[in-house]
Amino acid sequence: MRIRFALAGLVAALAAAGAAQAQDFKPRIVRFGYGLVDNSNQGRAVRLFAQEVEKATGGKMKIRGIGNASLGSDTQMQQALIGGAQEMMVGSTATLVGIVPEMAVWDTPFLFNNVKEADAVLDGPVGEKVKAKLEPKGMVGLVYWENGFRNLTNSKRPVNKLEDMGDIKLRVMQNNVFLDSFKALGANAVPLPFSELFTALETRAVDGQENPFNTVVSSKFYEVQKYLTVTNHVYSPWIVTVSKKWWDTLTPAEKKVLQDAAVKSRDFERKDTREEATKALAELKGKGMQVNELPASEVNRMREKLAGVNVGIAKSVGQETWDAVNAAVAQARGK
Ligand code: TK8
Repeated sequence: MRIRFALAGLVAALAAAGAAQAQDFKPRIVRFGYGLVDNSNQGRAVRLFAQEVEKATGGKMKIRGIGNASLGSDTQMQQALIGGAQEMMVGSTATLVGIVPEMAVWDTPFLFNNVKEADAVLDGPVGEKVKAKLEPKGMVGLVYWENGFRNLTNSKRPVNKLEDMGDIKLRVMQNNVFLDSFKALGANAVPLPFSELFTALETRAVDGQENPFNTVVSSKFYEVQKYLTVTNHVYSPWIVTVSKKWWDTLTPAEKKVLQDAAVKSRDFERKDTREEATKALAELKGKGMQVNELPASEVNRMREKLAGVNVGIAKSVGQETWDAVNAAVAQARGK
């Protein structure tokens, strides 16, 4: 008899917990857009995120990852998030600069020397502060993912010195820091959305581009680019964002699920990206790319030529953000 009562109590308690869950999690379908192909570090991390969210909501919230820029370029998706027509996306912080000028601080050439510094600064107080600037503009930033250190590819010639870039038509992201940086280096810089890049390279509308090794592999740029120059000229973060309009309709429990899954996806994505990056160079050589390192003396010249760009970045992000980021880098470097 006692056992029966105890069991009945347990069943009632479980039912209550179930009821609370049903209330907390409404059936929802979330469109999570991204620019790269499904078989990329971006795609893999979106899938991990989807699994985590579905697990935590008992399948109530379904994340539909949509890659290949099928929902639009980074800037188009940002507008869809602001308008509430799309729930989530991941893309470059660089393409957000038109909406949140402070994001340009992450485009500072040679800001980070290694990924440890990047993680510490992006996940630290100043990274949070810059991320928070998205909210009044209609987006909620969840976490930074790693795109990676950017390197130069082109179809014209090996770049051994800055002058070799002279007549290279180089695609850059739609962002003034990148445009000014590559103009300062003497290249013929052309801003283009990533979604148009492969075709532009294939048709020789542009001769080159710059992106981390992983992307050169996943987007098959090796099919249309012969030369790769290791420059590591800037570390590029990605950022996972949510439509603020949609976010405001979620229960606290749903918000927590998304936040927790985002952190898990970040840790997974960074690890995956780093593992892939260590193998990518050999793979690209195997695919026939001719790889060279930009000599240290030329990297120094690059830094000198880009010093003027830094002054412009400090101006557009505001001295306070500029100083805070540089202080955070110095602190991370000291550790
Ligand atoms: C993908 C882009 C890409 C970026 C670029 O949507 O545009 O070159 O590096 O990763 O965000």
